[in-house]
Amino acid sequence: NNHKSDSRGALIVLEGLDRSGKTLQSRKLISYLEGLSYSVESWRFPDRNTGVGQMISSYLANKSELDDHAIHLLFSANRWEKRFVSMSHALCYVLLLQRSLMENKLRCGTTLIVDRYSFSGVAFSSAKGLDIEWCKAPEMGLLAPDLVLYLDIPPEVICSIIKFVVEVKAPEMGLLAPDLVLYLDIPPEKAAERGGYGGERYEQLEFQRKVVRSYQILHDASWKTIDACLPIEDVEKQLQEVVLDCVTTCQKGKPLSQLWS
Ligand code: FDM
Repeated sequence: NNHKSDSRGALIVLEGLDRSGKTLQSRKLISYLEGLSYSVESWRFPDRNTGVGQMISSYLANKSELDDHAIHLLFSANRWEKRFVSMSHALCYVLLLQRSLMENKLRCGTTLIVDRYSFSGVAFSSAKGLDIEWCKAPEMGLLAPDLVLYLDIPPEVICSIIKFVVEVKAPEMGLLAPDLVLYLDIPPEKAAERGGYGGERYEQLEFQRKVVRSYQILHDASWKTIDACLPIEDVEKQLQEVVLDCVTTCQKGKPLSQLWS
């Protein structure tokens, strides 16, 4: 039935200062959902494995210098990169260009736990003094192709693709809005006391205080704030509860939406 075909995975984002525990809690959420037999994948931004990701990584490690606007756009490009996947198989190529990799995963029923997303992009760059609306702009916009046909497959397969494409509702325009943003709240002073702090460019107390103020501006009713100073197990429990609720709502067919549209 109709209802069932709209069933999908949830797009869940973890945000917070450096050392707020996002990465650890992402891992725990993945094993929790896997334990309940959900299909789930761990994503993170920046994704340092791509060409753009390597430029970002070198910038963060203070090995290269870039204009604040330029690095902001690279972080954004690193999210847009996820729209395209080169696949040797022509069928996958056509299908994945029609929908972004992210949308494809969600519609196939996989829940994505994403460690940082566009909110980090805006919070960190605007903490440097860049205009907040300018920071948001590259995260929306770009029109997806309605159809790209790579004609290297048998005609029968093309026919089934065209049928499939016609069934797809609205083409995706900007980046997808998360179904849930989990904000791991920690005072910058407390985060600084945690181990391993200070290695990368942004890991400085005064700057992290500004990032907190930027996050406060971005925060809306759809965000869930969790006290990241609680013991790890308590944070874990609270996250499990809201995440399970969100995953269930998405399974029932909550529609996907665009970020800041
Ligand atoms: N960061 C992260 C940004 O400045 N913009 C972005 O768009 C993203 C995703 O990069 F200090 C910052 C936040 C953090 C640094 O993050 C690297 P990880 O989570 O330590 O890899």
